[in-house]
Amino acid sequence: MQAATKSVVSEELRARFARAKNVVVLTGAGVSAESGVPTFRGAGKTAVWKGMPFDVISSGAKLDRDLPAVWEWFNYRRGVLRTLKPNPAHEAIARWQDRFERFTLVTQNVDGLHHAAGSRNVIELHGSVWRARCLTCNSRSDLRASEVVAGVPSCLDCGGVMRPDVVLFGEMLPRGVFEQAAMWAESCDLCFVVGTSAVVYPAAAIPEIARAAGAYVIEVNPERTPLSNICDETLMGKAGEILPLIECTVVIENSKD
Ligand code: BV8
Ligand code: ZN
Repeated sequence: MQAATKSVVSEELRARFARAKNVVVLTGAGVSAESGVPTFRGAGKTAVWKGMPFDVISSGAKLDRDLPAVWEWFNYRRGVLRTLKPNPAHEAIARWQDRFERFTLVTQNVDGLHHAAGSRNVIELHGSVWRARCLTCNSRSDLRASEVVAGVPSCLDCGGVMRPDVVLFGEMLPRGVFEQAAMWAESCDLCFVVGTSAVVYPAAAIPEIARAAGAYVIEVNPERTPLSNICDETLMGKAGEILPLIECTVVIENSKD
């Protein structure tokens, strides 16, 4: 194990991980890939739903035109996600939250798997498939509990029409969410970018902010991305294999001290 570990995890990263005080992790769909959640992009393909590229069915414009169609897409995804579990990448990240003085997990994912793995105070830039939001009174409801599997849910408070509590393409992020993530990125000394194609903004700006503030930026992805050039290291591989490897490398290191 030690030999394999050394080839993936550099001395520099081991030392930095061992002494870091403020760590930020940004995740994308790739961190959930080993749980069986299909990614949107990567390996040269783009997710499609009933003939529509996902950034069409997952857009504010589509929701304005055809809310039932958007609900059909999200009801389908909740059905798939309900059977899936966190993988070793989610579990490693959940352990890391107690390793450092300050730890911030920022996710683009809407699948809820970080929470399921035990991560707390997750900054969900794009919301969650497990919540619905009322278009009239803005109240939220938790869809995990309800067996709503089809149609458009009605608000329990006012009877109004509800929408997925997810940020769709062309929609603004919830007020303050990006700013909170950016604030921690500006003061972190280590920033991990895990499983994202880094094409969606403003999320992809988080590692750029960390880098500009002097953080050591590590990308974990089987492929290079537009962010790779600004990262100090790109660990090419699966998050579910690499993240636990980083952790156990440092444990070996510390045990020698
Ligand atoms: C905004 C929720 C201000 C929905 C998502 C024109 C008009 C309007 C807006 C724009 C425009 N042009 C550009 C924009 C801005 C737009 C944007 O960035 N577009 C991109 C595509 C060019 N952004 C927005 O619209 C944002 N809002 O800007 O507001 C505004 C408002 C109006 C007008 C202008 C500006 C809102 C963006 C949020 C969209 N909602 N999700 C849903 O889920 O259905 S984003 C969606 O993409 C997902 O959340 C996903 O997380 C996110 C990013 O994708 P990734 O997470 O990176 O996943 P992806 O599949 O792409 O990549 C997976 C990676 O994992 C790959 O690299 C792969 O190699 C790797 N991988 C695979 N296996 C593994 C792995 N890595 C590790 N381990 C493995 N095992
Ligand atoms: Zn309501």
